[in-house]
Amino acid sequence: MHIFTAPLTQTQQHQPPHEIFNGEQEPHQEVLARVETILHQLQQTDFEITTVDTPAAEMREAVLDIASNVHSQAYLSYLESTSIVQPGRAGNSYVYPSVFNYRADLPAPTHPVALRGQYSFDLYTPVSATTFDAAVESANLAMAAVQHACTANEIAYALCRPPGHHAEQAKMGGYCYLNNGAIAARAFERHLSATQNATQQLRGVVLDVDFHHGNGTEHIFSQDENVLTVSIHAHPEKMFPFFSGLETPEYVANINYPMPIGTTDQQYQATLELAMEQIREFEPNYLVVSYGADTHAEDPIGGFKLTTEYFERMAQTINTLNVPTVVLQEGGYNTSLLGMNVARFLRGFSQ
Ligand code: SP5
Ligand code: ZN
Repeated sequence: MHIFTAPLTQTQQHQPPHEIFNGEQEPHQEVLARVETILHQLQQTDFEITTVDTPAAEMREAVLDIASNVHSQAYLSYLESTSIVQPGRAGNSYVYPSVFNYRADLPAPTHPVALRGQYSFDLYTPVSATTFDAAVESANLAMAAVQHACTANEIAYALCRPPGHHAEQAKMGGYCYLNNGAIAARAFERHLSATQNATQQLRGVVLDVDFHHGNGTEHIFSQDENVLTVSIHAHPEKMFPFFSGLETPEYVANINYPMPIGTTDQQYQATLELAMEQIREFEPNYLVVSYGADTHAEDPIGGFKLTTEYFERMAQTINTLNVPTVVLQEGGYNTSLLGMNVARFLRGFSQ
């Protein structure tokens, strides 16, 4: 297991003070302290840790190159433009949408207020002038992990922040801006196709074990038969992101396991074993694991009952494919337990 993390000065660039729920400002859950506690715990292990400090311009170019196979050009241009102009309110450098696009069939408008509503789907995911750079750094970590998994024959973990799995092809949401999991899958395709027999079609899996449905990843690959997306998550009837997460027959390689609130270790394990059986049948050449510790019993916005000890078993169950694998950090918001939960999960990959 090899850990990839960013310099703290990078992830510090993104610190939204609040999210808006029911018209109220609530403290934002996706905080810098998440990275600090994870790093602190991982430093107590014997995993090797690499701090990825790619020069900003080089990093933007490398990330946008792969991200252009995941996100629309218009979305990427918008996101990049937020780092240049930021007409926010005085005293609040984070901007939020006000009007969502209610007529996607008409030509897209250009007013800054319209753009915010065009390229987001919720009020949890504001943007400041430095959010883009933080999102690029986060995706860059996912790509560094893929490179390591392909060349060093070792599982790699990327301490991504902001997370990625809710980001759609052309919309931010759920604290996510760039879909790190989808970017990792495309990076795997690029690395492995350079080394493998060209006649053989590469296939990969993104397994999403965050508490919330990985709507962005599912949707981005919905018509790609070579990327199987599998997500185990809280039933969308009760939980964010609400509009997706059930079985979707028109998607060509997608499996969803919506689970009830209160799901226990035993229930989760039985479902994960089914999911792994389906993943083995797909015979992937690589695996991306989108990992959220918000499935833990004491997560402030979760609702499952998983234990810290179970995360190790979860990882052992996942780690049975013997293909290049990366683990990307998605959610997990209990900052007292998050580091322990991540360390425990990663330990399960190292035996
Ligand atoms: C990556 C990830 O885990 N994103 C999750 C985004 C979901 N955010 C929803 C937060 C809802 C919390 N508000 C509950 C209101 C109780 N006062
Ligand atoms: Zn989540």
